[in-house]
Amino acid sequence: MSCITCNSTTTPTMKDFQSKNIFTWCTNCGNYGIHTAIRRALVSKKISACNTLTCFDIGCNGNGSDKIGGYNFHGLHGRSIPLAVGAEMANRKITVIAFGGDGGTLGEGIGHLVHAVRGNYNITFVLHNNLNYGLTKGQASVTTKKNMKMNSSPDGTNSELLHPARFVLSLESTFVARSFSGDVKHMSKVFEQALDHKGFSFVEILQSCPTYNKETPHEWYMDRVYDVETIDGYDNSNRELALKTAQDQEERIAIGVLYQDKKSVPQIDRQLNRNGAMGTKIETEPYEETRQYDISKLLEKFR
Ligand SMILES: Cc1ncc(C[n+]2csc(CCOP(=O)(O)OP(=O)(O)O)c2C)c(N)n1
Repeated sequence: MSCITCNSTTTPTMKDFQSKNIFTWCTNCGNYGIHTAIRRALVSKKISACNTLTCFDIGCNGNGSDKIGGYNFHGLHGRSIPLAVGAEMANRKITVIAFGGDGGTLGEGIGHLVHAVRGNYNITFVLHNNLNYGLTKGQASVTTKKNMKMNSSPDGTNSELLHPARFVLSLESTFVARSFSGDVKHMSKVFEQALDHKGFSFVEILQSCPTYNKETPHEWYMDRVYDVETIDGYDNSNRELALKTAQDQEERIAIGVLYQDKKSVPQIDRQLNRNGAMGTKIETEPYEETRQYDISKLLEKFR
């Protein structure tokens, strides 16, 4: 597809998604792999940087906002999803990807996740699940394992963890996948499928955090993960099966596309009054959805 802003039809390359900014993540941080994989997936799907918006919140993962080409929005902690949803509704010609940590997404911003899944907004969401609040130096998050010793809970956490994949599967989601940050090839493949999906694509990345989570480094995941594609007859249109398969996060951890509703109807197509609308700018007549209004009189009231 040609670029919507400059009409360029050149094939996107990895370089288009690179940035001159210096990476500040720790050595061996899973974020490096995740960023490489998302770039690869975009290039492989021939999505240009000028047709891509990435939305971030505060966190180690959020510090990726100026490390990737294309348009970026770096918002408040736990709020990357509403930013992405708003942008996607306003301009559905662009590919919108949101990123968030387990802390921001399943703690502070969990309501946004729930409603974006329910509404099936057409974005890809990448959960960086490193089992802790990384940027603020290793506090327990909702995905930290019970009894795990963290900087804010030196005797171990005392709460049951929230299971991200099962939680999202329980919300009538239309796409739920899992991968792990040590396998760029696998992540890229999953991201490609997520980008193709029409609706809310939830991708959980089991992410290593070499500084604050010593319990589950890449090697730990490597010994345990297996792709659902290797399960004979695995039917990823079966939600109950996906819930069951996703359950184990300790011994044998299923990755890949756990669940997909191939008949998924994204939010915009559920809004019958807007069917056929392009939702870009005022010059998109006859599909115009937005108009310029003179609001100077309204503004006067606040002076
Ligand atoms: C509303 C709000 N709550 C808390 C904070 C403080 N804060 C900033 S980053 C962060 C931890 C981020 O953890 P996570 O979302 O898991 O991302 P990670 O750093 O692990 O990638 C916290 C608690 C904040 N900035 N805003």
